[in-house]
Amino acid sequence: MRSLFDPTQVGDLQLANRIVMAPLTRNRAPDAIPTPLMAEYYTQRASAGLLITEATAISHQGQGYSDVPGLYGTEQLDGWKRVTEAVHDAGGKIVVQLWHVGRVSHNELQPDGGQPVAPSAITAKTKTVLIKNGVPTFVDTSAPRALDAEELPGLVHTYQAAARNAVETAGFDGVEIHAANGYLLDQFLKSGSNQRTDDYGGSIKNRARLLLEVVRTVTTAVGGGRTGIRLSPVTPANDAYDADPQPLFDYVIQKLATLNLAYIHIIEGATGGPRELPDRPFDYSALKATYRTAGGKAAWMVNNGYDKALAEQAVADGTDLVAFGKPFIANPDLVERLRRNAPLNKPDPATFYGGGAKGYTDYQTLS
Ligand code: 8OZ
Repeated sequence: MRSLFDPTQVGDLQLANRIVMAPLTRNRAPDAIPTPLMAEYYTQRASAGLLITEATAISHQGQGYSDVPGLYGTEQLDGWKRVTEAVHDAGGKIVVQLWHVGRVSHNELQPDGGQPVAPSAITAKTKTVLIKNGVPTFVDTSAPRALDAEELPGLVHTYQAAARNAVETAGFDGVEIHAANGYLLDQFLKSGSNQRTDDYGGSIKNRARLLLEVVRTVTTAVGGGRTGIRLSPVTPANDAYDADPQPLFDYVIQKLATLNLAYIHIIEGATGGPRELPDRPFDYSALKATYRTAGGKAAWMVNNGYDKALAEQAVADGTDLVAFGKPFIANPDLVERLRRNAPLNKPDPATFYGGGAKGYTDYQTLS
């Protein structure tokens, strides 16, 4: 029988098991530069089949929180290079999550204090994190301006450059396109945030256009076998809302099926919260079936609230990979603990965002 602990081939990557460390924002990269402490943190978790980094801004404009890492300058790429080398030395595989926050940002975090950008000039009803004197504080996101159609080719190119730099310069095994959780690509997809009247708004086809352009350009840069994508069909995170998500994601998944990706990563339900949302029903098995029927061969990765039993069941039922988030914060040796049915350390939410080694690299492994 298929098990969580099987080695598996995912696109170009040979993984030691089906257990993935989900992307987790930790706000420990001042000036967007990855630190030696971050190298230690990821290396501690290198027994995961695959590590997905915390969301990493492709440009200064794509940044929406204090002290999150970037991919847009030499120092940042050098910092990541030290992370990927340490992870590879420990036998791990690591991809970087390519992030543009769109409207989930604050003027203080934007180039020259400017407005965040979005498909439409609609403020997200959500918060972002500013760290002042080392203290994280949640503040309302700023009012965005609508992106001009002429700006979109440059934006797509920025994704491509970030992907290429990530693999060629920073040494990542691949990239994950962050198209979930109410950030830029999800804002374009969903009717609640996209009220454009040009080729990038209105119909499902138009709302999916930017996402598909980004996926195509990234696969051209680094190869589909090194490209994954994360989607969250119904999460309410960051004020994400679509009036009719099933046909929207059916369309997206059919298009993705033709692009030979390494993996499709689906957040089921509310990110970090309930897996079922009574007011936002969604059929994930239908989505997967649509993908396979359309010829999609990528590994199917699921996430959100999985424990060992649920994960083993999913894998037995044909899921290829399971991403664990909070359990990996508190358990660097999560793979070994799951294998042995050992108890898990509990994560401390007070140290999730910002700070240093405490609540980051000091969680104990099994002796
Ligand atoms: C938590 C805090 C800040 C950002 C996401 C990148 O939800 C995030 C994020 C999560 O995808």
